Amino acid sequence: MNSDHAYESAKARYAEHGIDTDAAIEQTLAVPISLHCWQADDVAGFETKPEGLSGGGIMATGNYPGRARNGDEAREDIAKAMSLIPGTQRVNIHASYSETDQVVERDALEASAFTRWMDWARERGTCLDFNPTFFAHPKAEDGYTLSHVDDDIRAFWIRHGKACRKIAEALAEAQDSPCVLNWWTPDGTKDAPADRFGPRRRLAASYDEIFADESVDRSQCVDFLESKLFGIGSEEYVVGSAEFCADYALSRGVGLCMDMGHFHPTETIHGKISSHLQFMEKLLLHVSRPIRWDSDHVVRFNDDLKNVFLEIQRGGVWERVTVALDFFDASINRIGAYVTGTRATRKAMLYARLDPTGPLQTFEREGKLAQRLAMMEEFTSMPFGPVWDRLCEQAQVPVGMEWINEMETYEQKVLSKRR
Ligand code: RNT
Ligand code: ZN
Repeated sequence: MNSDHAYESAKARYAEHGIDTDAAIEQTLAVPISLHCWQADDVAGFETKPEGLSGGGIMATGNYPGRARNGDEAREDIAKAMSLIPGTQRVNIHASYSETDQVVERDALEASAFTRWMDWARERGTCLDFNPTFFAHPKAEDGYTLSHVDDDIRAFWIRHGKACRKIAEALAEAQDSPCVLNWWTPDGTKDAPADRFGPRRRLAASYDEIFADESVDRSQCVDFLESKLFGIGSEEYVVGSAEFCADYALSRGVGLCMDMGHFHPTETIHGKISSHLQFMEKLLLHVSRPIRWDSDHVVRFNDDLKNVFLEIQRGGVWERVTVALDFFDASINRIGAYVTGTRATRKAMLYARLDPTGPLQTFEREGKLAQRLAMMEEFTSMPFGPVWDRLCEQAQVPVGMEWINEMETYEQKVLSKRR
């Protein structure tokens, strides 16, 4: 059967349940996914800085050849990956990806340090998102930044935060699209602290000081706080926990970011979306795949991922959720990591758009719970594959496994030369 036949027959099957596959494809392609630049270089960053700093709670494992060693290589790799991924994409950079001739301290960064990224994005018609970098820096070495007990260190990081909001605003203006600014601090400690209150009081005070800058347009620089449960070296106590970030975000009117790997090992995030969105306007997701801990494995089309987008679909909240990626695997071809993870995310969006939400919710209202269960189960074997293939075709990216060849060619021609 050729692909048109396969698609037409799949389309008819979905239509029996009132689902329009053509519309689902259009809607799915339009939702932006923000690609994290840090899969390209294993979260090393490109800023001009002394060598040998620790990662501060973040670490990519593996040493597969071909890591991007500078901005040009990263951009080339990301562009290659993007050409193999369907749908609207943005690129998410970190302050540590600045490119300057001389050392510019993080508290003195300006948008001009990101000119190369901005030019590249403009040429490609892509938009950028941004993150302050509170790790991989001498002033982050002892595990605390915005919640540090030392006033000078805390002030340094507050200045960094303020500088990043201005940069985000400048990016937004240049690209004529709001810039998402995600706040994640690694602050915490390996073993039981004697004072859990102090750091949290200081973290809240630091954020208050940063967000007090009224000159930054909040519709252009859109702030989100990312919570975490534990990290390397902060196993017992993380200052910016789930409760801290949610309460802060709600009380101050900023956004909340949930990373799929930042909760207890068997805890999933899909059930939290309908709670937070009762009270908050918007959420940012860091789509990731934890294995036993916050391992940031390449995202796959698994139940956790499907459930996140099914929640968004069933709640009708696509406009209120922003999607960014956060995974990094240094043990495999990094283009392959990007493409597999991002395609899986897009696939889960499509899968959710093809959900029989109306009939399921009707069964539920009528108390027909066996019918609800049966329909959910039957839908797992609907002909989803041909609809996904059609989406790729329509977006003019390779269908099925064709892209693997392109990855291999790129590896031979480009990545293998990086020794
Ligand atoms: C770390 C957070 C954070 C980072 C990036 C690099 O645990 O998930 O989002 O991965 O900011
Ligand atoms: Zn994250």
